[in-house]
Amino acid sequence: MWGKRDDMVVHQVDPYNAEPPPRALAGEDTTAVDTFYSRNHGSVPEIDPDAWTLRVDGLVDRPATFGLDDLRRLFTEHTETATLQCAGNRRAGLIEVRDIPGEAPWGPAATATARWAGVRVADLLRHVGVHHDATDVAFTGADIATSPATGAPYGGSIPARKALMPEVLLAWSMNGEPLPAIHGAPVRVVAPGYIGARSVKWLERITVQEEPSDNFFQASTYRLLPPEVDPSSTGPGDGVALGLVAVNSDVLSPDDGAQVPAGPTTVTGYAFAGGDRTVVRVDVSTDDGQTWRQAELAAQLSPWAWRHWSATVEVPRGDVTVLARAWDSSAALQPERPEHVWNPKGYVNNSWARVHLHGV
Ligand code: MTE
Ligand code: MO
Repeated sequence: MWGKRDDMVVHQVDPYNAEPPPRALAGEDTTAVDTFYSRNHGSVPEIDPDAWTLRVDGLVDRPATFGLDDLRRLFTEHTETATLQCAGNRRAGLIEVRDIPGEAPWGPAATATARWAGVRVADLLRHVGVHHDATDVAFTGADIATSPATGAPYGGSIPARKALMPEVLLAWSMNGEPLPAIHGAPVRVVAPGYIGARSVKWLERITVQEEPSDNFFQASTYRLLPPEVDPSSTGPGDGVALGLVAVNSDVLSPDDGAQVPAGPTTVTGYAFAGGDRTVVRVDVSTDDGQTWRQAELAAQLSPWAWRHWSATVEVPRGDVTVLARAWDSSAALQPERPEHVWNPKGYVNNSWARVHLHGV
């Protein structure tokens, strides 16, 4: 379905929501398009690329409408390797603590990395002239949300100062291929360092404004609520809007619960810092966190990408738990347990990675 590999873990068929098995991400700096997770709140809209237009308005000197040809003619193409991470990544670990009704049990693969190419949002904004009082840049897609059914297009915003940074793209290509329909063709936003929700697909409108977007997916959801709150009783503006991704990591191989030969076993995973931070260290432990060893980190592909890591651990006969935890360049460390980060909508589970192995 949607050109994805056959072994995707499908959380929902329409809207299509799916992630690959964790081992499919292991060791690959960039993720194949057929393996890249897909997160949708409505059906994929049908868009004729020749008829497609992007409206840019709000607090700008010269509101304008662009077609694809205009974007290609007026602006230079740039490529950026960037990781997207859904705020619901690793929610399954929170659901084990306490049920989260109505939210899918995403595993650790609602994150992936691609080489995105397109034009800089900053170049477009400079072309139309942004007013000095602008604080936020709102994006609106062509899809109508059905899950939940807001009856309105999907949207969200990022701070204007972020939108003016060179890494924020309007992407039309992914790993050198034309952007597939399921990932937002003809043009999507890629806002590196921010939760995936802000990288709006099927982009149709950019509005420069003096407040964050009032779209449901910015104002009412993708917000961090205190644990005691009933999310059905909340309204726009409650809780904290999620933006910058927090440092996170997980194990990608071996599979959780795998049987492995007793002796040395190589454990691999990813770590992602978010914001404009980078991953500086990953530690692993096989004695419940009493002692830690440093994992080997793969090269930093780009300031906006995850880093894969690997460590060889000694697996005894019988059960062992492997823990992993990442540190970022602000010296922030992942919190220990999912209990410590549990929240009513099940976002940002960045607790230590934990896999159980059985040595035979
Ligand atoms: N953009 C639109 N128009 N509609 C959506 O439902 N989902 C968002 C974001 N952009 C979404 C969207 C969320 S929550 C995430 S995590 C990313 O897209 C996922 O991008 P992907 O499906 O390309 O992996
Ligand atoms: Mo997401």
